[in-house]
Amino acid sequence: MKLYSAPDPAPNPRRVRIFMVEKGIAMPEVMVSLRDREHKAPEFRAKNPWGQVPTLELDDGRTISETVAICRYLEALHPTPPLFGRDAFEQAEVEMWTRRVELTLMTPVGMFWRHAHPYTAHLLTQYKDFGESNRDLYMAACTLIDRALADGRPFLVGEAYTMADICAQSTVDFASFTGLEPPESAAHLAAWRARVSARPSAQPNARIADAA
Ligand SMILES: N[C@@H](CCC(=O)N[C@@H](CS)C(=O)NCC(=O)O)C(=O)O
Repeated sequence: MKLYSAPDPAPNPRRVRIFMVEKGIAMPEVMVSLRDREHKAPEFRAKNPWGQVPTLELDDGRTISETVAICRYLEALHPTPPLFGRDAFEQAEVEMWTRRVELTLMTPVGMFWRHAHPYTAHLLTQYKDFGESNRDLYMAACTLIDRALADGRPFLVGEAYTMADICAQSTVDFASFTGLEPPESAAHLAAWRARVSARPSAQPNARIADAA
């Protein structure tokens, strides 16, 4: 297998990278240049018509895209350590938190990045007011997560570090890159962020080719 990917700060390839390092899965990582628009070339669109990374290519040539789908496939092949929950309730909680994070935390960051950031201005017609309006949505989602963590749980679903944490940590780190910071009052979120950021899988030099 090989992973078509992109280096930091691209948050979605990073989610798969963190997941694989946590699992100790190693495979070649083929870096696709987003700046050179390699992800929109016909050869890459043949692997993922949406023209996005990450995309996992199996040894028989079949491909899987969408970060969570890739990670679920890898979880089925490598169940230990479990990152999608250890029992029925925890699995549902991982799903709930992953959806909350993708829909209410990642979406405003993505919209801010596309519509308010100078780096992406050449890629689309930006609606700056709309882009800026996502700051408040991001802050509101951070505050809700902060409140959930206020009960002392170390990770989003409780005692276990899971895919939900991976989704949230890659989002807050990418948000910082774009200029969005969580509210200063979100002390529980800050403590959680320090905790997940200390893991070897979160380090900038974490490589899936070295992970086995
Ligand atoms: N929903 C997709 C999103 C993938 C995505 O947006 N990837 C970014 C890199 S972080 C990308 O390829 N952007 C280029 C584009 O969308 O044209 C996933 O979860 O994998």
